[in-house]
Amino acid sequence: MVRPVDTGTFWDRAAETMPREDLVQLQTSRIRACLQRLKSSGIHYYDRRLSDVEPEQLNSTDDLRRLPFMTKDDLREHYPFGLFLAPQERIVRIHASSGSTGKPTVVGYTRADLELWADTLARGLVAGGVSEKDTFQNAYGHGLFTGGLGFHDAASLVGAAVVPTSAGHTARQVMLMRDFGTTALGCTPSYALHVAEVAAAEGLDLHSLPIRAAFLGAEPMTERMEQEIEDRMGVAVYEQYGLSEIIGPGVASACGKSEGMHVWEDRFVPEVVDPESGERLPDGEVGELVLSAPTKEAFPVIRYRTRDLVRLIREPCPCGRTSARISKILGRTDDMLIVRGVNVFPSQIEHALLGVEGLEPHYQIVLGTRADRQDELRVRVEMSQRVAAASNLRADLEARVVETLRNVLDLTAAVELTSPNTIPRSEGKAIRVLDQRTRQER
Ligand code: DLL
Repeated sequence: MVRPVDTGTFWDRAAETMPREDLVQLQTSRIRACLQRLKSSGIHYYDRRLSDVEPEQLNSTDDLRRLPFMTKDDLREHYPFGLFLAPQERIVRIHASSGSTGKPTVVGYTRADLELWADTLARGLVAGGVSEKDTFQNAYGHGLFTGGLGFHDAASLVGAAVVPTSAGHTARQVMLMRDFGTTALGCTPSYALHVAEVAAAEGLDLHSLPIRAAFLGAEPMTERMEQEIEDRMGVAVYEQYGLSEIIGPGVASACGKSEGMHVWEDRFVPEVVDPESGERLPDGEVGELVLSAPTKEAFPVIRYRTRDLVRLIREPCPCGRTSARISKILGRTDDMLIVRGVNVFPSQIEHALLGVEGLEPHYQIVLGTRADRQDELRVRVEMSQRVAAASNLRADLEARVVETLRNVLDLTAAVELTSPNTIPRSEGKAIRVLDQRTRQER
């Protein structure tokens, strides 16, 4: 599906600026058609779940709330291919995401699905100014993870010169970035920081290179972290959101003109629900993102619970796109830590640490059990070279970190200032939380 880039602003102007009433009508008819397909698929799971559902009675996206949710457990129970609608001979790609426990979540794509995926993520790349003039260094992991091949196909479709470095070999990434004149980079935020750090260690000022944009996603990134990356790399960051179950990257993309990420709503229908009750929440309230992907062939999904906590933003965006936006991912329904009875989100800790002068943006949260069997929250964070070189500054810095965390969390954390370059660097999704509590304490 080769389509010329539209004036460097839109990849698919008609879809991206569709009047809202038309968009809602399109979503409704697509969901209806998808329900019909699911009901006649002969898959027992859908027969059972949708037995009471009459697709013709779905009159608007509001009526989605009458439909049952789908969860990761449903995918696990039908591992690996039990929920695919397309027969094996029409599947041309299989991806999987490794869960923290047990079997991975497996997703399949027909050729049309791959085209749909590349075409959707292309909108996000073009929103960040990518064109055939760009050299796109793709440092997302290439493999079962959807990041690498997803960005590969989309950047190729837009016509950029794609450099499929995959993640890792960071000194080589930096060398190629300089030698090839890379203008756009794709990777996780934590890996972007590492690339910046390795460049700096080699005396290379990224601000002096042509690189100007970074398409970062797959893990949380607070505003402060985004700013930090922009400053260190001399780039504009365009955040990307997605998950394998829905399609991979390309579910929502930042346009750089306002807060949040545009959900490509003609293909992915967002709702935000109360994670406890499952009830739909009013726009603007924080809740769990639920997504439907009715137009995929091999593995369409209706009302998938992402576990990601977001706000839905429906105010018009100055960029002209008419779709709803999601805020940054504010946490996950399953990442809230309960420490001595207090709720703690890792993102709160990141936000707090990045506001303290004298720290580097590399940290780890370690939970342990104290001798009195109470939870211990330990925050390990790197100090800057300047503080590391002047031992008289440390006590003051440590006290400031403890105080800042206490104000934000309402909890006293043990703070460990570590030397620069001691917290493990990540090439993909960073592991920020180590829960070493003894089982009965959780
Ligand atoms: O991470 C797809 C992706 C690749 C997105 C590259 C963006 C860029 P999974 O491995 O299935 O897919 O993991 C999905 O990652 O439910 C979120 O919890 C998290 N995630 C993805 N994007 C963001 C983001 C890919 N921008 C899970 N901010 C999702 C925070 C994100 N978390």
